[in-house]
Amino acid sequence: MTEITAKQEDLIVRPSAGLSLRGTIRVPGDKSISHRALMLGAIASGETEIQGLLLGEDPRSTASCFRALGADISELNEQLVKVRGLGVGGLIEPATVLDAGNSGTTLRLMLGILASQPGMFFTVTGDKSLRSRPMSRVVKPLQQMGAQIWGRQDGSLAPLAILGQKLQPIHYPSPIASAQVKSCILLAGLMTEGKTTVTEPSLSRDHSERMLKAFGAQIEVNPDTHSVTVTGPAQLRGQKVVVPGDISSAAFWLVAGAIVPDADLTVENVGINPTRTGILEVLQMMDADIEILEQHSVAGEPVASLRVRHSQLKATTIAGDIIPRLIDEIPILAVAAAFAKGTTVVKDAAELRVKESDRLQVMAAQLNRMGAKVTELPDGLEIIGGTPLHGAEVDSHDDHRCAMSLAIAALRASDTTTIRRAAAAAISYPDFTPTLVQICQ
Ligand code: SPQ
Repeated sequence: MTEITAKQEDLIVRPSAGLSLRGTIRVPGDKSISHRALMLGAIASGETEIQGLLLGEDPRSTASCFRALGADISELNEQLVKVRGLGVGGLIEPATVLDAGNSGTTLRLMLGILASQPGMFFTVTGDKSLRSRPMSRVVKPLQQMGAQIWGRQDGSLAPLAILGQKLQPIHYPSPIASAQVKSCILLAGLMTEGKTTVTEPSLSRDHSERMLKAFGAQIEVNPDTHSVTVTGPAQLRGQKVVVPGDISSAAFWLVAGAIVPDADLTVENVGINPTRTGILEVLQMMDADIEILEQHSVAGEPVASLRVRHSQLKATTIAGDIIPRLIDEIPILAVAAAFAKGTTVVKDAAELRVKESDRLQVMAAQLNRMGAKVTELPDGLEIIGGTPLHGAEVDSHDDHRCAMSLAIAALRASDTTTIRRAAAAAISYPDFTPTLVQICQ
């Protein structure tokens, strides 16, 4: 029998010879949508009801920050969270430091809101990982709008101090395709008179645009130029939000089903917003057997069930405009590539170096400890597939996506793998281990 044991912070995986993966599962709510529902609920007037909120550590950080800013947010649960908002300019100045924990989305999106609250003073911080992640990508455009923000290294590292201002609208051509940069500027634009526009080099996830529209903001999207414009000052009204399952969490099961012999898994209620489905396109390019079933739309977001069965994967190249559409899935795609025939190359993904960990460095080093052949490139990875993996002691470096990716790799390793600091999975997927136990047969 396959043994999966959580021991303090670690996860120990010992796959049996005849391991198979079977079953129908649901993944928790989408993390990006969960953050946005809490934030927009907090700055809308009236009540917002959220069904299917992700109960991971990151949305909990967002909820605690916005409670400190005066929003009335009920106890977090998956059934129904009620947010009584304060209106776009109605936040209160907190008497404490706002702590975004491990969550880049919380800190960067919140900065746009805080910087545009005239006369109010805020201090924001995060955990060790977040305090080393670059903030200049949002601080610089906010400063161009007139924001006053201070922090280490010329305001590029948290902790940050913000003195809210009446901002000026800008047209910001973002040098990177980043939903966090785009969303931060759009949120700052809500309180700013006139048209605030962000243009990205390629399209990043568009949950902010969709949800801002649903809450009543005037949003214009130009798909040809990858531009979004918000017209301020805006009034938002509380809404009912249904959060679909997170495709970034489903990705672990899609790759597990593709690489474990005889596997047959169905993941229900997965959000398949086209700005997030790069993982499906790449796995299909790699000859994965994935069926998209029961497509429908829930509260403005497309949703489907995904069925995956084992198949022999083949190598591919992952580069260019697809990268922002699968940026968080590259660690688990590296695992898929380790079992594919041929050499997979990931390029244009230098952004992975400034996530919760340096994901290129962590995935290359940890998969190599298991016997894989992975070479780090400045902006990606080269993975020679097909080398059998063996059990090893590996380390997530406290990065949730690396932790779960390594646990999936361990299913196809001979002998026992210990994943140090695997408890980081709770950032985005608190029930990852019980679900893994459930499907292992
Ligand atoms: O929130 P955080 O810590 O930045 O989380 C990550 C993740 O893997 O969960 C990235 F490390 O997801 C980001 C994602 O990479 C979430 C996000 C969003 O909700 O807007 C956008 C992406 O980041 P970016 O920098 O490309 O905008």
